[in-house]
Amino acid sequence: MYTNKVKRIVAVHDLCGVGRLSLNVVIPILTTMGFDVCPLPTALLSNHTEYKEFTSLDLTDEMEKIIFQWKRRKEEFDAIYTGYLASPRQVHIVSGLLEDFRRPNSLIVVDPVLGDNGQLYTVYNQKMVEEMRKLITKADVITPNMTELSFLLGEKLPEIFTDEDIKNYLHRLSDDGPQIVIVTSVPVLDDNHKTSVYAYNKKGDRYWKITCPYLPAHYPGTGDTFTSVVIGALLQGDNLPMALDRAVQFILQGIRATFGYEYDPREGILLEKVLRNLDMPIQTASYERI
Ligand code: PXL
Repeated sequence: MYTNKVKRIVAVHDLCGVGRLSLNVVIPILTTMGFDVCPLPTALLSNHTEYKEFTSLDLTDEMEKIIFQWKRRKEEFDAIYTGYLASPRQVHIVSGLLEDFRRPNSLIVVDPVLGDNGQLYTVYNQKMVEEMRKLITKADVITPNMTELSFLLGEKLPEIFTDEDIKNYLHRLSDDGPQIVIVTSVPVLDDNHKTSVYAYNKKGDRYWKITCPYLPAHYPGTGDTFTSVVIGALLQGDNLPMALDRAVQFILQGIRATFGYEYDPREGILLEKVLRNLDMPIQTASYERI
């Protein structure tokens, strides 16, 4: 029977008072792209963990109750998207959520939030890395940055690497389970004004690369923004390289809309200024097959 209901996405992320990241960006982006976002909050923070001081209320116990209630109500979801998890125990709980709510055509996306700029976030330790390694085996799509890629592989990456090296890393992670592995914030070695995203799709055995200008500023939350747009685009029916192109271009628009201001970059990109661009069709695509 024909049904045209709106697709539902569970968003397993924290809620931060200050900072455009996690649920503060996931909900507006995926709502704008036409989906019903169902938050499963992992923690409630005053501000994100890249600030020196912050408060954090761990919502692990509440998560168990919410999941129990959803099971009782026989809720169904088209996608599950997980990001910042507050503890190794939460990773276990989320792993159960993925098993219980996966359906034949659902999309499971794990953003293995662990760290950035070569370091684990201060709230995490090696135990969290080990749990995250297990969680990614249950995903269809994973979106580590370079730092997270290194921790998931369990090795320090060389300073100089080729496309072949990156392809090899992506392939190794996909061997563990996920059909699609996307790595963000890959430096372009001979040009520090550029940065790349690489992706591997096991189905079809193809690798993709998108390179875009790099502006010298670090905005927390760009990973959450990037992955949200990729998910929205895939659920709208875009192919993988087009979904990546949309996400890369959106991030670039967001950074450009922000960079010119005198502004504390820790608050993240000015999402409000670019959110409506998500309604527009993409004008140019710059992906390459490698
Ligand atoms: O964007 C990842 C993220 C999500 N949530 C919290 C964070 C971070 C990264 O610093 O601190 C609370």
